[in-house]
Amino acid sequence: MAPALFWALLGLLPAVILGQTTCSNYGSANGTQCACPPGFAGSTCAEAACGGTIFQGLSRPLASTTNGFSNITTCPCQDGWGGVGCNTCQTNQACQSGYNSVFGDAASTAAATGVDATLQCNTAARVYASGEMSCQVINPTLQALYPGRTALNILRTLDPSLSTLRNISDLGDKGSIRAQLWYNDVETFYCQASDCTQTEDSESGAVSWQCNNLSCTCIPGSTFCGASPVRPSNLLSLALF
Ligand SMILES: *[C@@H]1O[C@H](CO)[C@@H](O)[C@H](O)[C@H]1NC(C)=O
Ligand SMILES: *[C@@H]1O[C@H](CO)[C@@H](O)[C@H](O)[C@H]1NC(C)=O
Ligand SMILES: *[C@@H]1O[C@H](CO)[C@@H](O)[C@H](O)[C@H]1NC(C)=O
Ligand SMILES: CC(=O)N[C@H]1CO[C@H](CO)[C@@H](O)[C@@H]1O
Repeated sequence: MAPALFWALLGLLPAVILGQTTCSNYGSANGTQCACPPGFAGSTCAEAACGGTIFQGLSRPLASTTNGFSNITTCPCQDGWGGVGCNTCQTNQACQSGYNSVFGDAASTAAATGVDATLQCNTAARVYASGEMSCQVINPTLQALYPGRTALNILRTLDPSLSTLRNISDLGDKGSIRAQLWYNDVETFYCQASDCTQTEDSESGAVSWQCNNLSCTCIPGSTFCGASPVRPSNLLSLALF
């Protein structure tokens, strides 16, 4: 047997033995498919969504790949959506029209039942059901080693059963956080924390989250996970920092 074929077959073995799909980004099995966190789709949640809205779930368009990785550089956000991967709403109108385009006019159906189904984009720090954030990571030590764009997406979930996304995406457990780190528009690792509590300072409105049990998964071959070797002198300055 040709060595290459041998190794290829060996690589298939774990999948055959398990006989199930392993979902990336801490997505979970949903029948024979994966339920993915917002912003991810594809058969194993390893592919980044490209544009669209969070209400489209697994039906969102997918980013194209560079060097085998989903790269969202050329993914424009729809009006009213922003952040890395376009998962954060910026206007009430964006939430409502995104929802309506998937589920029909919620307001008129709800009017008949006397329920107010008006969606609002929550831009406050406090999470009610589940909320997405996106920020640039600006740190001199990091920039010295990796001068490109580093960004972090954070999903905080207090009670997934209260979210309009509950049957669309896997939001994680009650009181959990999921986060992904992106470098130059390619995901490089993802983390989750559980056992979280949210506290709000009633006077300042500041919100803090306290969690236990942080775990992270590095995406093999991505920038921070084996792709570009870091020079020993740089490593030393990182250790001293
Ligand atoms: C799970 O699968 C069902 C049936 O295909 C689908 O309707 C539902 O949206 C999925 N849930 C999630 C969270 O992906
Ligand atoms: C993503 O694509 C852009 C445009 O092609 C490229 O400049 C960038 O380096 C890519 N990101 C990575 C991590 O390869
Ligand atoms: C921490 O995570 C592990 C693995 O996911 C889980 O088995 C354990 O129950 C968690 N512990 C707490 C305190 O949440
Ligand atoms: C149709 C459907 O899948 N409904 C589910 C939506 O999510 C709630 C709460 O997680 C479930 O109880 C429903 O069965």
